[in-house]
Amino acid sequence: MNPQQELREQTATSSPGRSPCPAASTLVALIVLTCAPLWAAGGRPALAEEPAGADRLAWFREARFGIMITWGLHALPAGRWQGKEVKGLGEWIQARAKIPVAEYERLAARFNPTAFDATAWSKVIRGSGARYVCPMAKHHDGFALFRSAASSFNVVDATPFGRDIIAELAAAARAEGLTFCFYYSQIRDWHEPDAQGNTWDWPGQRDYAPYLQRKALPQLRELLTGYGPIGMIWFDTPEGLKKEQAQDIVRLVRELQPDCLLNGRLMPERRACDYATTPDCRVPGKPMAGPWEVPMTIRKGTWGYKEGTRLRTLDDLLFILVDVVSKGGNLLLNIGPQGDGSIPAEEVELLAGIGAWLGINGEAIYDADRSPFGHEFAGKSRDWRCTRKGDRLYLHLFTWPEGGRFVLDGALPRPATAVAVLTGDGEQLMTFTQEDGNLRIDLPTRPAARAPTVVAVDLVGDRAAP
Ligand code: H79
Repeated sequence: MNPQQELREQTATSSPGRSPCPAASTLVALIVLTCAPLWAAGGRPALAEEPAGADRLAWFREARFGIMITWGLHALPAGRWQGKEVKGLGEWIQARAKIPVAEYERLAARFNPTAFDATAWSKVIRGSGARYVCPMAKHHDGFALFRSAASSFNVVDATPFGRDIIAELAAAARAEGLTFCFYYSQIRDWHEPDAQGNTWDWPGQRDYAPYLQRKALPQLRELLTGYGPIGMIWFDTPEGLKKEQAQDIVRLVRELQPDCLLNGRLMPERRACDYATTPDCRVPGKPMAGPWEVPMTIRKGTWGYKEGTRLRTLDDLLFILVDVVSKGGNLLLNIGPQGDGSIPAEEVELLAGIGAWLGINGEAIYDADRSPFGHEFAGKSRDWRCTRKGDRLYLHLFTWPEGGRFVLDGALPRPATAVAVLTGDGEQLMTFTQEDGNLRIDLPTRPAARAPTVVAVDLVGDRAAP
């Protein structure tokens, strides 16, 4: 099945019955309709200067799970402006309330997040089991969270805080063994008259070239030369960026850090990207070939911290993680620290919950391949999922089977030789029977730990197969 066909087969969002985040459902439908074939067609780059055989993606495939951090000046108003709630995504407050640059800039004078502690953040992230971290270096509001000679609208020059947040995070993340990445809004920049997006201060058409030459390319150069090895740059909303302009960015990145990955939103055509990025918060309905990643919020309806928003549950987050990996993708889960520099306690708790589950079941996630089956996705069922490593299948049971008897119907690629539940402290062997490719597993009548319980099924080795 080619990617386009695979896509036509896809229907589900990650959480059926829940409202998709972040935008109105019609907008999401539009984004999916217009972007889906493009993101599905992503994957390996098609540029001539691409070095042959480079496997920049090895760490990414192995990692499976990363954390995005949406943080910046928008965390101070936290979704409220002049005493009223501003609808929409918290980090979009400037655009949604049409706040003039001169007024928005005043937030910088108040930005003094004394609770910010890069080491504490990195430990929380490491504790979630994530393997990479992707904070904002610059979001759409144009504010740089790093020292920049290309624009004084940056955390060192424009705030009383005066510390280079990206430098501190890069060092602390690496000390925790995380691959350091960053988000950079390449063309949408509401602070600049000649960038995309700010039509309330500067209506009318514009040529983006001067902005790219003056700010985006120089800032990317700063980030790629002053902050050590970068695992990946996460670009966003490329609409309006010309192909040649995107290629200038590709050339710069490849020249300065040839191993740095480019996510699937660098350019509208999704070419010259190392992997496909799905639309925000959207999980494909079925497994998909090629490397891909879902950006997902921990809170509904916002990426940046916004008062009054609700969190997803730990059950939902674990389902999303397993669902994504069982379909062959990576999960990039977003958190939104507050204006004082602290990560909301409920977000810390959710991350610890994911980490606790991964502590027991991580071998079924890291470096795991997608499901060899497909029938588990039928009818948007959430009962179980499967991941795989070589001759070992991992069944992730979200719904405990009646009486503890789990039946896998007629789908085993090869006979099973052993079945065991992962416990975090070795494995607990289970009895099983098989007939005509059907596998019946006898489990305890009740699960011993938080769902999903993972059941490892060892198959007869490839070469020993009948
Ligand atoms: O960083 C997060 C979002 O801020 C960013 N992508 C993720 C990773 C993003 N940028 N644009 N969009 C998502 C598309 C969202 C558009 C909307 Fe709107 C913003 C919908 C509602 C507010 C544009 C402005 C359409 C209506 C108003």
